[in-house]
Amino acid sequence: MNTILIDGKWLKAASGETIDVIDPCNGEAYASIDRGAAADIDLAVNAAQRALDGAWGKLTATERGRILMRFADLITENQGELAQIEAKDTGKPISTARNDIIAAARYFEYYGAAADKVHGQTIPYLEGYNVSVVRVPHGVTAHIIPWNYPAQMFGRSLAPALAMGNAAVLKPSEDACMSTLLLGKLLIDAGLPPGALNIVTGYGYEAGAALTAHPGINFATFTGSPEVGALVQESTAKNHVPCALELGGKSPQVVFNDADLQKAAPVIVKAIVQNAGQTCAAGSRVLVQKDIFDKFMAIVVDYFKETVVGVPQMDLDCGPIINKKQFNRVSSFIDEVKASGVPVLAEGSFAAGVPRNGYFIKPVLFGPVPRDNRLAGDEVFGPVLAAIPFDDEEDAIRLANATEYGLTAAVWTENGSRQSCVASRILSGQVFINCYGAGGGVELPFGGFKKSGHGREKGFLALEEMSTTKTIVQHYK
Ligand code: TXE
Repeated sequence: MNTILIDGKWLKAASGETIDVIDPCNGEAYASIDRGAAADIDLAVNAAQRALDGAWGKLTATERGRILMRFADLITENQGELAQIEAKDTGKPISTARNDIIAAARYFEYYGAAADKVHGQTIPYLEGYNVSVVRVPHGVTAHIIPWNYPAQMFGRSLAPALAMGNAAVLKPSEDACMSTLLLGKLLIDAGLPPGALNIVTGYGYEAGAALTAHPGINFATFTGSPEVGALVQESTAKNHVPCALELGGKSPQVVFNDADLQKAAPVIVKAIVQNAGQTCAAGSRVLVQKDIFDKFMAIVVDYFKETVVGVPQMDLDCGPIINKKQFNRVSSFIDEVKASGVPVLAEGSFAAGVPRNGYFIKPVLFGPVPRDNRLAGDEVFGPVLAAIPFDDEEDAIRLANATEYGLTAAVWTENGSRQSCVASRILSGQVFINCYGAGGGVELPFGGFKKSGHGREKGFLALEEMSTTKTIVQHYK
């Protein structure tokens, strides 16, 4: 099966080389993808530009929206197959994969319906002049997405871009891109003109780097590590191309002594265990007021101990880590924290029959974690929760803001003024109060402060991100 989509046709890489696709549940190759690189990226960017100059660029916003909504229906009709593919590729529980596919469809439904509802402005100006400010697409947009939520990221990144009339080149992750391929096919079936979406599979350092450095792109959006985010920003800056970056977090769950502890505990455990902690908005720190630390952690421990890890079809709390590199990274992080003497409060377990050669890791709850321990500030990107006590409101805010990240946060308290005060002072792109959504639904703008990145996805703000403005000044007398 060819995996590179350019100008509506599925091609092999120009080099003819391929990359093995590994099942994270057993470490074995079960498929292969084409190893696209600079030559394929060049073809893809040129095809996108032709689409803008041709059929795609001539569609009205309403027509673009209809294609996206038809695509949402096709995703829904094929959700069973897509969920199986997603679960196999990432190792996540099958019901989580199903939810991810429903979320992917929702992105296209939402932005398809929004496509013709983006209005411009008129500006009062000098006598005899009409001034309008219209929203126009950037042009060719580059999309680099990761492996943790491949189908959802496909929707999050592409749906607003296509709704605004950009033509896209997508570089999915070499670690999980099988659902992307079926989604690409279904989008063409929905009537997307050739070249409006091009997909180049391949390694980040080859295809990804070639895409962000290509002089033919007009905007880039990237979700992944802070290190690669910096490379993306550097290479787009060389061509003065704007970019949006979503780079992860160390999101705090702040629990005050007046919180509904029974309500908070299961939400907090799910926020770190789901997707095996491989979520940019995972709630990876639980900050607990000192006088209830032991009482609250006892409830959290009970839920945490019940978490079970297994293969997708067992449909348990989480599956394996995505690949060997990440498995080694997360395992050695855990070993290092244990060796530093931080107490383990609880661990999850493996289901019977979990393959020994898979990349499975038991969820771990550490606490109390000293504030100068690496676990208090660094992203693990695995099922590892750090519990840290705080004194009072001021201390809680200081601690919540004491990392390089600022993506999401939660505040658990029944005190209304404290809810507002803490929410306003936490440096974070989203703050949840007495709930946690790990990014929330498509309607909610999402994106980071500080090292979590810049630019906003989701909600109507994504339509602004995926477009620019043109001011038109007409002299009529
Ligand atoms: O990420 P990479 P990795 C974080 C998380 C994780 C760490 C490493 O902390 O532990 O990153 O994961 C493409 N030019 N997140 O190594 O390498 C790559 O092909 C252009 C957070 O998997 O950043 C893939 O498509 N592109 C995160 C994407 O970048 C390049 C999700 C992400 O890969 C490239 C994943 C280059 N030079 C990891 N090098 C989140 N925020 O949700 C790689 N890529």
